[in-house]
Amino acid sequence: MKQEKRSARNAEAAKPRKGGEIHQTASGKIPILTTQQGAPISDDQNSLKVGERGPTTLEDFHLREKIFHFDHERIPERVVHARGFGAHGFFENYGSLSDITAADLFQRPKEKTPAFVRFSTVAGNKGSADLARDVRGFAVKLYTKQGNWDIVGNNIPVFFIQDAIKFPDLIHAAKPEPDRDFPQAQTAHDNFWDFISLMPESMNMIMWVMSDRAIPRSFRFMEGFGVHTFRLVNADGKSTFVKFHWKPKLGLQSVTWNEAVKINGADPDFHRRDLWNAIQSGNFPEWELGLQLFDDKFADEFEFDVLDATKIIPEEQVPVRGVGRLVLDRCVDNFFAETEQVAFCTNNIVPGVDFSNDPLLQGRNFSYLDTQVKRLGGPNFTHIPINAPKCPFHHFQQDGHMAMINPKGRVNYEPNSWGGAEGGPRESPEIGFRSYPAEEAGRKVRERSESFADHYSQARQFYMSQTPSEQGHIAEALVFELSKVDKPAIRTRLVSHLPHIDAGLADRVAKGLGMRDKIQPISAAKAPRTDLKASKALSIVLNGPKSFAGRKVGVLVTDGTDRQIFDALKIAIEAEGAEMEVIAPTVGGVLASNGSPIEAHQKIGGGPSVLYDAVAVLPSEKGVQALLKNASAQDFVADAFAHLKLIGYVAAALPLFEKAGIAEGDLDDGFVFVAKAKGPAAFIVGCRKLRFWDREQAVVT
Ligand code: HDE
Repeated sequence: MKQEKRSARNAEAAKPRKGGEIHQTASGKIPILTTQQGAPISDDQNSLKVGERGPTTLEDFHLREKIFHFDHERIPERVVHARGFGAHGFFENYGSLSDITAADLFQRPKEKTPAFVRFSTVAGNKGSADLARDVRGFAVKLYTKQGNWDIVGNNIPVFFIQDAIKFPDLIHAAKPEPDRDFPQAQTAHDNFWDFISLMPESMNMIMWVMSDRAIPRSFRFMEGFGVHTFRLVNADGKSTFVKFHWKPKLGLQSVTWNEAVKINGADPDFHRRDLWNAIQSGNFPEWELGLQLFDDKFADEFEFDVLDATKIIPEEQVPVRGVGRLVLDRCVDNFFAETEQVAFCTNNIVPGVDFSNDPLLQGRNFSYLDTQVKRLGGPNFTHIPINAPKCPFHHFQQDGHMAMINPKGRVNYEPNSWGGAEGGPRESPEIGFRSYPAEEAGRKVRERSESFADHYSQARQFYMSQTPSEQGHIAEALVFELSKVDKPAIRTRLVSHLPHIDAGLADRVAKGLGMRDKIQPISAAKAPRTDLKASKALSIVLNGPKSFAGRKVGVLVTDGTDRQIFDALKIAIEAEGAEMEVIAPTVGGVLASNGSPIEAHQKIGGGPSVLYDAVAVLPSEKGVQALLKNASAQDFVADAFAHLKLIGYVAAALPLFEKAGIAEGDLDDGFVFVAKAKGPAAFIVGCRKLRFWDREQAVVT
């Protein structure tokens, strides 16, 4: 009997099937599983054995191929910016910029250029959490008709160092310490602050990374910057210096540090999920490309060196001119193929764009090409669809690992005398890329220009440009980070830079660290200036949104929640272009006051208030009783309060507030009673403020 069954199975297995054939099933056509070679597979559950309980055969090519391929699934993660998330979209040019640049994408109004953008954190590994305190990468690949142009920028317009030769040191110091391999995705450790305290040039960047810029609420609510000075060159060969800016249409927004820490636990994928959901739901994020354009005269007269990447040019001095918009409207089909394999290279520029002599940029132009060979395994990474230009391309480069696009014909060199199409592509002095013929002369030296020596003035300007709350966050971030530093000498050395930025900041940090000795300011290479004017563009709070669009409200409900209030709130939220998520005792939802079901998105605890921009607490009088015994429900309101968010409520919520430590006297402007006419409208007006900064006096977050 056993024998019979086995031979019937064998006969079935032995029947030939053509690779790529289709099963016709009740639910439609399904392709037949094959090997990489296209051979159809009969059994993907069992390896080939000698007898049911016997040894596995070496002959099992399917098993070996499957495991071999699995063993090789990973490619080296990026040395920096390993954790990232990408999306497709387009750049739309407003009007012709032919007076400034010959770059093809800027020639015609309304022209759309396909784009791919990858956002990232810098220090953490590929699996680290999204809300690490860190710079965010903002890398844009523009597939123009004259080749790919990559603007590989960050969400902070300055950098830690002035010369590329210090980059490996900076990154070694920031990454996990080499003996213990921790801390992951954090700069709050001795090595980082040891290095920084010895690098005064990093002080401007330190102000930025200790500010809320380093804990954005979403990729959609942050700016991007090209950082370096570049050149735009027009058809007559005239060069204009330029700095690139990306301004988010939805305004700037960040989270608080206490919130960031909790988001990392509640949803380590907070940023990537946000971008994915926004695009999938048709709310395409958008940025305006802005140019700061200036000439040699301005560069010569400006207080700082425009080649020094630790400095900005304030927008008040050179306004940002909007020239087009970037829209992200399509998620990737495959994360690995697109987001992981995309290879940004600062050296990918097109006719009409050129480099400046910024020593950081010059070093990057070597690094990016080099790193792609390591990561993607050979020189043919441009053959991968995400990296291939979308315009025609012709060259004589050939062969190498995984060559996918291979020329036909006999001629693979130039010059040749074959003539016509057979002779292959030829250079074009008219159309081809020409470097701007800048005059260069000088001694060959390893020296830092004197014009790079002012390390504190712009750090001070940044600090002075923040609102009092934002200044407080910088001080608290420094105290938090330095409190994780074991060696007191490192803490002291870092604090000794701060008096050059602001005496009040220095005192506040010293006090926060419990330092008893008077701060001795470190000697500055150049005395900081105190005459730089505050720049409004540097504050997040002063550049917030005008509406609550694109944000999310978490609504806590129980059985018996008032249906009318719930519906009115939902209509008001959606009319604003925001989204509502329902949090209930179970994911099965609740039955509202009129017995109708309300579907839940999250169970209490799975949807803490840190995941929302504002909350509403709408329990019934009976339903709130169970919440009073639920720690997560208490955290929901306590955190929303501590994170200065708008809280909509009904009377039945008050006992829960009290249990969470919020007395009736604490109900400030950020609380909106929604169970009245115009309650939902007042809720939305409050939501637009995002945070109730005055409450910060009452709570330490
Ligand atoms: Fe990068 N950087 N970087 N960087 N960088 C990389 O290239 C490097 C710098 C930035 O989403 C690497 O493909 C050097 C500044 C972004 O794939 C590597 C220096 C700015 C991304 C590299 C800098 C950036 C990278 C690692 C000092 C803002 C992610 C993987 C001279 C203007 C791109 C890779 C993506 C990635 C080198 C400094 C932005 C190793 C040597 C300044 C957004 O080549």
